Amino acid sequence: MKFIDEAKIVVIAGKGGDGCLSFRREKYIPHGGPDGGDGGNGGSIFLQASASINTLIDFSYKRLFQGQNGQPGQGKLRTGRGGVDLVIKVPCGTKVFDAEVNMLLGDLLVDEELILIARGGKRGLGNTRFKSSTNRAPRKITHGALGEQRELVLELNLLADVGLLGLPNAGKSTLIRAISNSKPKIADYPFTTLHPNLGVCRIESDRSFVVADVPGLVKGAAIGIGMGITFLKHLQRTKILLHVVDISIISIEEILSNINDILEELSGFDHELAAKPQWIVLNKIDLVDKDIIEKVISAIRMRFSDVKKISMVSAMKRIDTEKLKLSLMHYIENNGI
Ligand SMILES: Nc1nc2c(ncn2[C@@H]2O[C@H](COP(=O)(O)OP(=O)(O)OP(=O)(O)O)[C@@H](O)[C@H]2O)c(=O)[nH]1
Ligand SMILES: [Mg+2]
Repeated sequence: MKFIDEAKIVVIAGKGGDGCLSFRREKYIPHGGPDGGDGGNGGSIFLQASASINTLIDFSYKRLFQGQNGQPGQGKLRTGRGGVDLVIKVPCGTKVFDAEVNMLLGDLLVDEELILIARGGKRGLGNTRFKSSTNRAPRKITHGALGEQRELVLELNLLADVGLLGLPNAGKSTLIRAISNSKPKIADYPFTTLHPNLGVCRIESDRSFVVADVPGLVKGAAIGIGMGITFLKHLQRTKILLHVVDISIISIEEILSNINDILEELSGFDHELAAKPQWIVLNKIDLVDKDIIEKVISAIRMRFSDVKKISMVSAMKRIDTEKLKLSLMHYIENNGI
């Protein structure tokens, strides 16, 4: 399915129903008093987070959402029916902005969380309401008010505990396949992954965490090379970044410069993201000798002192992937200790 992480929509809540102008007309009661009922309130519009949706794609087809109008009041003191509220479902992790003033209205994180974004118009009052000792036959009513109208920008930032990061072909998707329930496409050409996807890594029935796989990042991504850089926002809410590095490439120098390119793109995008704890995962160890792995590790330690941990795996052969998964679970459960 196509992945869309930004959308602009217009919401118009329902109008309130008008109050009714009416007088009792019954046999044997020649001058019946006022009996016009109130209108119903207009339906409001809510946004609700839903764990079963993970893209804003639906909003590319439908952009206008209208709440139901309240019904007008009627004679015999009958109140008009209120407009039914409209609940629009969005993925967990959706931020909602008022487009006109660029103000954050809410950040829907938890499944079923609900926010009111456009209040329905207030009902109008029937003429019965205006009866008084001096005016027994009021001809006054009020009209229902218009519902609130807003233009909204929806922005999805996926919710994941662990973010995968790395050059194209490093083996990110192979790794998420090995450790989670996600089954993304894997291929030996760059930019196989075109949009972020999430996987749940389950250790036992009640212990799990979520990993986000994103497209490959390349030098110059910030100026639009490759898949660009905007997808990095989906890593902003993660607790830890796994920087997946292909260890099977020719020289140690090249490996170091590849790592450096990714770190530079990351800090060019957002300093906060670059400051997140990072583990390096040396992937494809099935293709290289043990002594090369050791040399690579010490070269990385010398050059990048900020790196918290270096793991070695073969995502394809599933060597030590289970161990990595357990370390990640432990890290998340203990808040990084
Ligand atoms: N030998 C070996 N090959 C691997 C390993 N992990 C991944 N590969 C291969 O490397 C290629 C790229 O793997 P992907 O998982 O698609 O890489 P990616 O990082 O998701 O790539 P993009 O989506 O393009 O960014 C595929 O041909 C995989 O089969 C590994 O541990 N050992
Ligand atoms: Mg991929």
